[in-house]
Amino acid sequence: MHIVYLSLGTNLGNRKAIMHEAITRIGEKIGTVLRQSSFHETEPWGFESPNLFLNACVCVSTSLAPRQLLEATQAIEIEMGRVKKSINAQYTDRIIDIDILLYDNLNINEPNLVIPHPLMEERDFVMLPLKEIWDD
Ligand code: PH2
Ligand code: MG
Ligand code: MG
Repeated sequence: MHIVYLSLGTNLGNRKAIMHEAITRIGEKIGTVLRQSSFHETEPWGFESPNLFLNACVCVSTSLAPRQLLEATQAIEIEMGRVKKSINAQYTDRIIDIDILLYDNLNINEPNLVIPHPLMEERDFVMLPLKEIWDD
């Protein structure tokens, strides 16, 4: 089994219900959710929008390999109604975003799959919830 940390964000719709729904689906598709942070209400970072985010992090035990994990997170995003963005898209409002932060102690640098998440340390909306659940 592998230990992974995921970041979740939503700034559209019933954000609290969407977060709970995403965590349930992570439990069904990815593995056992060992820990989850509280939900943090945050200002949009890197783009302008009147819609505040809810952000959270979860720690999951999974048998999925990194690329299978990426496919599973993307499948959940699509099932929950996220519209696929074009390649040059800037950040936009979204129903749900699930990003891989950490996968065991692995470093991966492949197209579409960079772990640890390269921007995580710059983002309070990631680091504050992560610190609630992080076993470093
Ligand atoms: N995600 C982004 C860009 N900006 N801002 C907040 N507050 N929360 C996010 O989850 C977020 C963001 C890119 O995925
Ligand atoms: Mg993101
Ligand atoms: Mg994402």
